[in-house]
Amino acid sequence: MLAELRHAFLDAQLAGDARAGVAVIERGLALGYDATTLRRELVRAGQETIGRLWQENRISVAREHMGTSVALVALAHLYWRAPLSAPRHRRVLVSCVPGEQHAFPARLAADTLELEGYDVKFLGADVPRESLAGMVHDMKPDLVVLSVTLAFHLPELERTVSRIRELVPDVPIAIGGGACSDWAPVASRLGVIGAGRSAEELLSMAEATFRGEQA
Ligand code: B12
Repeated sequence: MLAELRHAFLDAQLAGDARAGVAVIERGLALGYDATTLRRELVRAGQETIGRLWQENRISVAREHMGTSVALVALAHLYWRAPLSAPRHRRVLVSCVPGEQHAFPARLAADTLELEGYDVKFLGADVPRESLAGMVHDMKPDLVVLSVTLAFHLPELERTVSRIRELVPDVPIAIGGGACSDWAPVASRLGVIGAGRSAEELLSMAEATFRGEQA
């Protein structure tokens, strides 16, 4: 059944039909799938397929944009339809690094944390370094999550981590996204609490960071 829903969601993306995409999400919920499963198995999977079709030149960049916009509407719909876990009283600031336009993966990661009860503040794409570091300084989040999709932005990730540390030396920072197949060397060089490629890994990092602490 999930496979059938996945196909229907992808068809909606390829047709640019956001209402049909939302209807597929509603069908999934009615069938008893939870929001986390639908986000991962329909929206994330659909977006991955759209990306691959674009990479393989089987769809145009215009159709990729159209499909991405359907995925964004579906994510927003799931955001409202999903029950929230009990609040953890931990604030997490999620942002793309300067120059990084791929906000969709960061939004997926942010929503995963929010559904699990974290108080998430999402800054989105391409946030200027000084402004981002200034927000960390002013807001004093319990965790900063920096999202990077293009390897090209890794030097800027490094500069951003340094600048945040100058202003707020002890704030835990997690880094991740599609920019690296193996994040481990980058994570150990930057001395961050963790790094990875998936929202599930991010959730484990957050849980490990706060485990044992009183909220
Ligand atoms: C949609 C898209 C865009 C959209 C983004 C819109 C948006 N609002 O995000 C737009 C049109 C802006 C765009 C622009 C570009 N893009 Co683009 N884009 C994509 C596409 C099709 C999908 C990206 C996506 O959403 N993937 C799906 C998500 C769900 O993937 P995911 O990484 O698994 O998501 C998880 C992780 O990222 C993780 N995560 C996120 N943040 C964090 C943080 C932490 C700490 C952790 C642990 C985890 C984590 O959580 C997510 C959920 O599990 C991909 C193709 C693809 N196959 O991915 C290309 C792709 C990423 N883009 C690419 C390119 C080249 C570009 C451009 C340079 C194109 C151009 N010539 O202008 C520009 C660069 C813009 C910039 N400066 O950043 C290339 C990158 C190649 C490379 N390997 O470097 C790709 C792979 C396509 C390709 N092969 O050509 N793109």
